[in-house]
Amino acid sequence: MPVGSTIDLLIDMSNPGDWMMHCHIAEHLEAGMMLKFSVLDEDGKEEMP
Ligand SMILES: [Cu+2]
Repeated sequence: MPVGSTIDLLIDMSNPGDWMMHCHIAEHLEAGMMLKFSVLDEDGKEEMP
């Protein structure tokens, strides 16, 4: 994948909650390749821990 390019991901987000996505290359992870996303429940509400 060329540097600076983007891709679209098609993911079945059927498990509500907060999830982390990150790169498995340690240097990239340290450089910030990590994000959190939330999957809402069927009512559109965030799951409470
Ligand atoms: Cu990486």
